[in-house]
Amino acid sequence: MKIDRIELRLLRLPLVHFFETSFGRINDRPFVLVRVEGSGEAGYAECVAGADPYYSSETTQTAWHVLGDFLAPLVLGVDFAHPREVFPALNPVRGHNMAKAALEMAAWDLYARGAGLPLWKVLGGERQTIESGVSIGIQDSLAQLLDKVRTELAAGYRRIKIKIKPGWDLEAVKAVRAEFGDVPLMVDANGAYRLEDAEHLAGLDEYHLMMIEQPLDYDDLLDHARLQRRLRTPICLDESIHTVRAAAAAIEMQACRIINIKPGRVGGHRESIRLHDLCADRSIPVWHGGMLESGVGRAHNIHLSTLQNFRLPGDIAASERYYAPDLIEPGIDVGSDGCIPVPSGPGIGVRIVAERVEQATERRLILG
Ligand code: OSB
Ligand code: MG
Repeated sequence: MKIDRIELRLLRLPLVHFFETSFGRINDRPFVLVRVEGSGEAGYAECVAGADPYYSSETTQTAWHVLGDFLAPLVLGVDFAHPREVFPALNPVRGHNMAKAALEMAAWDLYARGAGLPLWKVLGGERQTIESGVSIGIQDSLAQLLDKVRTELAAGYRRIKIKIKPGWDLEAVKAVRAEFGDVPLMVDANGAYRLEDAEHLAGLDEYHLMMIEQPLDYDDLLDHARLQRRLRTPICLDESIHTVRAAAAAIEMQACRIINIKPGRVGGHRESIRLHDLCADRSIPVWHGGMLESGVGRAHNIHLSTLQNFRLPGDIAASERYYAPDLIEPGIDVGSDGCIPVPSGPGIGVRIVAERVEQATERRLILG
């Protein structure tokens, strides 16, 4: 597989509903769409870096710079026997996992299309449908939160995650439990707490949550280990796990009992598979996170979620919750059983609507 041309596009799509986390509210989402070409085929992926360096230090602008000036030259014209060779080729660049992942994942799509295989087969997946959960942002009122939860449960989603922050935590969880009983429920703090909040967070224990995601700082492991010793609720790490090595350390020091895998955070499919395998080996369940992807990234996430140790519903919901219209047609749908069928065509197996991509494009760059 040789990549002889790379196209970068900076797109912006309006969100169907605003999305609010502990670091703020967004109404639309810019992202970089990567198209790689070689041997008469094209592969696609999107970069999950956002407008602001709040979830991670990367932004769409840093990704654009690093992709164009440093990563593209490392792969253009190189003959790769398999897309698992792409991430190691990017090794001279430190960090910038989201930029790396976009390029690497587009290469997997290209390879799978060339082989005439659905991506999940190339990745080593095993299932035909994946379980879907939703991530519900911070709302303006508890009444609005309950409305949202009601809608998502009625749609069939298999797990509800609510975003929390100091001032929007115990009351929100209590209200959801009071209204909906024993539904599969978890919370995500995106690093909004400190170890000094341990006693306050232990107040969540009585609500029997599936887990609390990333309660402490984005790069912390040690305080999470200290916090986990004081909580019955399992800690799941998101932001803190940016390499397989960080995951090995986190597991060894018992900083978490569950890990969320986002390929953008760890550098793509190859590193996600390594992380998945490590967790399987250490009996740590994993689930697939979400980054408000368009249908392109969403399709990649679905294929990756077919690996055997993705044992909990992921943050991979229907396209219509995010963008209307999406970049793909048809969009990703969730059945009334809360599951998403895995696309069966070659590569990511979704049809990208060229006019929609064109319409949403703010900048374009061709390399090679
Ligand atoms: O922490 O999981 C997160 C979205 C953007 C950045 C970080 C996160 C999220 C989500 C949304 O929770 C998941 C989704 O529905 O795509
Ligand atoms: Mg998270």
